[in-house]
Amino acid sequence: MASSTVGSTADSLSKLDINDWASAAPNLRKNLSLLSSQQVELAKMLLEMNQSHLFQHWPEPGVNDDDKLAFLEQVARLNASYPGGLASYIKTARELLADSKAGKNPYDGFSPSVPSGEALTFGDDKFVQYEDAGVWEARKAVFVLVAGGLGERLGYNGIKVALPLESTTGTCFLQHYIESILALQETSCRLAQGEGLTEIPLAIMTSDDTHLRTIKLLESNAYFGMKPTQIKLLKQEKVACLDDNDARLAVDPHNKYIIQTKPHGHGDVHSLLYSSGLLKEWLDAGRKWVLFFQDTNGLLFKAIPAALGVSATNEYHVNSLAVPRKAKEAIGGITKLTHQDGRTMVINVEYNQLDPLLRATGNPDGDVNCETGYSPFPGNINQLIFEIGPYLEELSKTGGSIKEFVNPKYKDSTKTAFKSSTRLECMMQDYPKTLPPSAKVGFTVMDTWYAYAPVKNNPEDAAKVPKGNPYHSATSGEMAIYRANSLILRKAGVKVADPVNHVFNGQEVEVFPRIVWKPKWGLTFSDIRSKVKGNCSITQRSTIAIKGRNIYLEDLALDGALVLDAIDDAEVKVGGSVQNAGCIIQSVDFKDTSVPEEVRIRGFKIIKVEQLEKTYSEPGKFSLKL
Ligand code: UGB
Repeated sequence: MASSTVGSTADSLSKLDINDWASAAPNLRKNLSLLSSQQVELAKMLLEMNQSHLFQHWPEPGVNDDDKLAFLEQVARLNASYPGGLASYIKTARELLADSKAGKNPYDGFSPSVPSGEALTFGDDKFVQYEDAGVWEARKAVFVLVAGGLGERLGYNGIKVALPLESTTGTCFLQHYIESILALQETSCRLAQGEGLTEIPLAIMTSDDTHLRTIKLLESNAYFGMKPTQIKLLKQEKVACLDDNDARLAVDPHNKYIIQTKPHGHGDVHSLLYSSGLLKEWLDAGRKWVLFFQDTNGLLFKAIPAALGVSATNEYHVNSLAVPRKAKEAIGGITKLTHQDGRTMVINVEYNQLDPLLRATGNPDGDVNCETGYSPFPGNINQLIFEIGPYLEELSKTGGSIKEFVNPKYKDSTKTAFKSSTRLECMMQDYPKTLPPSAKVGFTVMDTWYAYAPVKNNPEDAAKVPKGNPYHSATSGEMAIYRANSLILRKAGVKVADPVNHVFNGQEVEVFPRIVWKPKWGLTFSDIRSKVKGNCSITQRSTIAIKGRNIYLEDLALDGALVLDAIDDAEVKVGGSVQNAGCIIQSVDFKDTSVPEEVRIRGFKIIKVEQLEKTYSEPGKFSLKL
């Protein structure tokens, strides 16, 4: 075995002319006999790309040989997972780093203006029509959750999809997403009976940081009710980190035989869907829409049916969901860009680029609010709906590669050194950048209260958010669920008490009654409206959790805590008056490490003092008078 390796190495070395290339790395040269011919090729490529520092510390053969081989195995993986290989990665990195150092504007020649899109108002007639259209289309949809992010801003140690989206029931994001998709599936497939499509697939993009823990979460919860075959995991590979403007690869500070890597960004989702063959499989199976969504937005599925209805009605190839944006908020702005040569596109301009772009194009104040109190540019919430046919056609041309960018944090104004290593990144919302002008690219603006409440910021950073801008924390994410559900029930005719203000983890939030329901109870506004009747009222200190599909509230007066559950075949009418001690909200300090992390990052816990629970596990019609 050893002799054949040495033999093959010797063969390739004779072709490569060792003196030409290995002289730059004497320590590598001494070790060449350890390497296979393929590894020698990789080492040569690294030297050609000015990466000799990677071998500088290599000791004599016989010392740390396993580490040297493991290093080249990692190089092989990095090389194979990037289109064009590592050499191409390093070359692109040098170009982008040079542009960054020169302060080059990626939007040179373009002027920004405010685009017009479809604006929706929750619950009005148009909204309800779009919801109906969306539910009808949903059976032809597939969902793609991008969940490979490290969640650096949040600083949570677990995976974000395992976080509870609210602590009244403790439902985690992934469970809520899966149950929402199943509810859509149930209703949509029932409406279009006999058409053949019976399942809505879910693909989840993971990374090394999240992959195993995502599998574990699914397996230990029986896939939250979805068939395991319905879910596909696609793991994105990380890319090499870069130490300087010459794109020298960064090594791990604790182990020089490992190249430091970081996620390449959510833009990887396009190449993965393409290269895995999933997109083609979906199209061949008669599916029409792919819906991309992020890891922690507990409101999203309230907006999905109507947004899908907009896509279907307007025949959009690309539909980006957006919300009114506060100036300087860390969400991109949907912008119309017009080039001097006449080209135009409607695209997300990322939050760190919008301000410089505006300043460079005759708007000296940059990213500021207009008279409405919001930025004139709608905020991208990175929930995208694509029509699969044109999408696959485009990816067949590009292979799914997305325009990259680099964002180094420089040590000083000379821009010669970085505070820490950087890497190339790409974003999924940049997909339309390569589309022809004939592509139908639109967007849908929805009110934030029912469409967007991500959990992205840690308590300390959230507390520093400028007044009036959203916190995007675990605290605000949970309170947004209660607020949205309260406002929706109000719109459906329930008297829901006003909120009180509280400060948790340094963030002032409105605390509405804790109203939660399973997606199958209230998938659309019409659904919800049909399930509340008569004079219902809920006081501010109340909690209600509705877990059954066919539970109807009629003349219910709630002042306390009530949990209602029923199997799908049980239809239960609930009315009367409930008064009990209920559940109380107790403050928790995020620095108190005796409290579990997922609790302390929201700054409060819910204590169940007294609650009424009613469960119906037999089929039939029931009337419950409390
Ligand atoms: N993600 C991956 O799956 N892989 C990766 O490599 C990186 C991320 P962030 P970001 O809605 O508030 C985006 O980090 O990128 C997943 C938009 O660019 O939470 O700072 C990750 O798991 C921005 O325009 O967000 O900002 C998560 O699910 C704006 O819309 C998702 O990608 C902003 O989101 C987003 O990652 C926002």
